[in-house]
Amino acid sequence: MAVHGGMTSPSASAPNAAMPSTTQSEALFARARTVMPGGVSSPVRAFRSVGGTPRFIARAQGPYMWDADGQRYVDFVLSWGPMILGHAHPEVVEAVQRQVSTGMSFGAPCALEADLAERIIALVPSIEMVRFVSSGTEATMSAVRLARAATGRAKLLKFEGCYHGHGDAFLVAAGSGVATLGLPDSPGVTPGTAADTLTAPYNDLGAVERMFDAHREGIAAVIVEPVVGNAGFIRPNPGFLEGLRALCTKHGAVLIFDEVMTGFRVAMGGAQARFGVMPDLTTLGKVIGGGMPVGAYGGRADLMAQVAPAGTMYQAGTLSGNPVAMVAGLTTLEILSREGMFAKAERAAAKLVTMLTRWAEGRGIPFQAAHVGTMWGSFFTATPVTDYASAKTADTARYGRFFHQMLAHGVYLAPSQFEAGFTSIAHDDAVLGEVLQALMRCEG
Ligand code: KE4
Repeated sequence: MAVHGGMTSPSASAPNAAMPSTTQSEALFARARTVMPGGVSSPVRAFRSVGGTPRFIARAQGPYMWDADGQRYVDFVLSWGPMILGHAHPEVVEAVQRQVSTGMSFGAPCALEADLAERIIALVPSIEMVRFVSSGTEATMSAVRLARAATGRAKLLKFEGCYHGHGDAFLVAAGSGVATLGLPDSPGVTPGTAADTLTAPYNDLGAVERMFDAHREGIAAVIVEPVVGNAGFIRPNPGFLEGLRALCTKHGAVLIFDEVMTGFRVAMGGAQARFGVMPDLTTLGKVIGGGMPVGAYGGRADLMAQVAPAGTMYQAGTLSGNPVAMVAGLTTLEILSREGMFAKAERAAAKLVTMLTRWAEGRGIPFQAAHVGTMWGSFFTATPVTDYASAKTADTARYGRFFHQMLAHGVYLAPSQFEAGFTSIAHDDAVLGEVLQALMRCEG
């Protein structure tokens, strides 16, 4: 069924599978829509591209979430990445509870900020200094402002289908919810702002080179998802990231790896550690907050030294470095750094991709799935997916049907073909066995 801009009736979009009750979620959704635009706090949660009623989640533990109707799901969204330890990890909960009882927010420096900064600097190879903010969007907005301040240039180059948060400069050919909703980019972004954002196809170094040649006044920064998670899951071609590094060095542009999603997901040191390519600035979020609102940008000390009050590039935030969020991130990274932890979550992603691939092969369904570390994705297309244009050859209607079949059998996937999936240390073989059972009941 075509999903229009308006609401779709839950039953109309639901597949033939016996649908568990969604009575409470439907009632909550109807209520939420009267007080919040679309009934959600972030568009992709509204199930617009897959149809049906978004599940209102009541609680979560380990690999599972339970909705308001009591249905249990194996969760592969994991809050869009942060919950790499699984939900409500007892050590994280205990650390947060302890910190909350000694103060939730000071608006003043505290040791925990330096603790987390030192941990990030130790783990992410190119980061020499870091600034905390409260979301990935704040991190990417700040990193681009810093690049423009440092170079005195205006232009930003991003890639079609990549998403870097909802900052005006990024809502040009953006991915994630913008792609999911099929928006022609966002009203409210001024022509002047959009004019300073250049775009190129992902994995197309020739297009990037032509952009540099065409903009002699200079490009301030190239920002890239080193592994794309917002146009669906797209890996960099061999040499692509290295080529971006060389072009930015040649033209004096700042290379920004937006690792809000890939950080501590594709490897403990992020994509830059996995692929051995060092950006000038890195943006982080999600995992470093352990489920609490944290973003960060960091990189070369000579660039970060330009950030106020050390320098004159202004950026600020009431809850930046919030002690409760810091301790959630610190505890998460400490546990994830323990021997074998990251490998556990990575093995789960590898096994899931194999299960999905075999399922599709067994049914002759045009399909592909892949993972890098603990981040994974799939497309209902046989066309090799290397950029946004090829990602859009995917059969999104078939994805929607598959999504609902899996949901009906207790598996919660991303409610959009243009998103990535995630695993956690809690997705052990017994949980994957449950997923396989669900998969065997899906006709696809
Ligand atoms: P936030 O402002 O949502 O914390 O981070 C923005 C952001 C920046 N960079 C990358 C690579 C990102 O993936 C994101 C946010 N990711 C989306 C999921 N595709 C968040 C989910 C949502 O928008 O509801």
